[in-house]
Amino acid sequence: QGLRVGILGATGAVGTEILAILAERLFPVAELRLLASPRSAGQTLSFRETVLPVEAVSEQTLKGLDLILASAGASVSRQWLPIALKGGAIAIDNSSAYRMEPNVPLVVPEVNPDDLKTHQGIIANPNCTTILMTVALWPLHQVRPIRRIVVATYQSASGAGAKAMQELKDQALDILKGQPPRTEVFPYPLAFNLFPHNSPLNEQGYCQEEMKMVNETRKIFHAPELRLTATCVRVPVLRAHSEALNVEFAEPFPVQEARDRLQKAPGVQFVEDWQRNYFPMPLEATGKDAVLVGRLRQDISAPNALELWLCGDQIRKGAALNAVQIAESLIAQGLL
Ligand code: A2P
Ligand code: 11C
Repeated sequence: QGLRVGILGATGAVGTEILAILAERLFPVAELRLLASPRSAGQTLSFRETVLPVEAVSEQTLKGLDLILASAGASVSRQWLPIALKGGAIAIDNSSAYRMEPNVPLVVPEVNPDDLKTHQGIIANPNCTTILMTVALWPLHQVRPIRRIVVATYQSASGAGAKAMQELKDQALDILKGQPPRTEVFPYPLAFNLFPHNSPLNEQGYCQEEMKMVNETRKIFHAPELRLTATCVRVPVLRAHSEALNVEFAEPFPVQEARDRLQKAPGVQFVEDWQRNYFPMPLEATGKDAVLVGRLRQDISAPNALELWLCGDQIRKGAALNAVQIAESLIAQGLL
């Protein structure tokens, strides 16, 4: 008993993590199909005690699935998810392809699980920076509405995929050996460096990643008027993103009350030791399910604003775990 599940992009950074999380959380899998590009056909991956073949995605390999978890990029999702739906599957898509379509729920299970009720076959998993931020801010927004968010991100190499993570390691070695760092995935060297996020810029000077944070947060919070401005930066960290948040509310939010809310919030681990100057760090967030939040303080420049800092594993809660939690919520709500 269980579901026939496919992973599209099974060989990638997020796909392999989905595989591990399905096993770890004892997700009810009756059959598992590992799909990727024809380049990977013939490779094998392990699920629980079984070794499974990786197959090239095709109409044939997409037929008869109950659920497909896609993480192979937006163009691959656009090409193949409609075919998977015709073959009978419900799709949870980690790419940006369908996120802003009005009939596609964009879901963080700690925030808006009820949005799943209206799904029409495709459910979108938000961008990693959006997921981490909304998990931390929703418990505050629920008691005192947020008026404006100013966020700066410190994003790891993993957001650009498995090849980018390898590139960061190779560059570090190159530099330590006194050689010029190789760049293939990233436009500039990332090791011992950082640069504004490498996504296309709009006419207002915002990159795509920054606009994803704006538009996706408004959709998830059902707050089309929410004001949000972001600066997204790629930093030489392997797989956890960090964010510095300035959050302005409609009224003052006492720090102790906000701390209490965050300490009880689902999906949040509150990490603060002011004596030791110990707060969330990407290395400590790595491999964890929870978003680490801390360094909560009153903004000394604005009476209605708080400052806080968070770190979260980009591949887990930022992508694979959130997608699996969406599937679990669909099952719990009798929607799958
Ligand atoms: P492959 O390994 O065969 O290229 P990452 O985000 O870590 O870069 O991983 C991207 C994932 O998307 C990989 O599993 C990759 O498979 C898959 N992928 C990329 N292009 C295609 C494609 N055209 N069709 C199917 N899967 C693809
Ligand atoms: C990054 N957040 O860290 C991006 C990667 O829309 O899912 C994921 C892009 C997306 O570069």
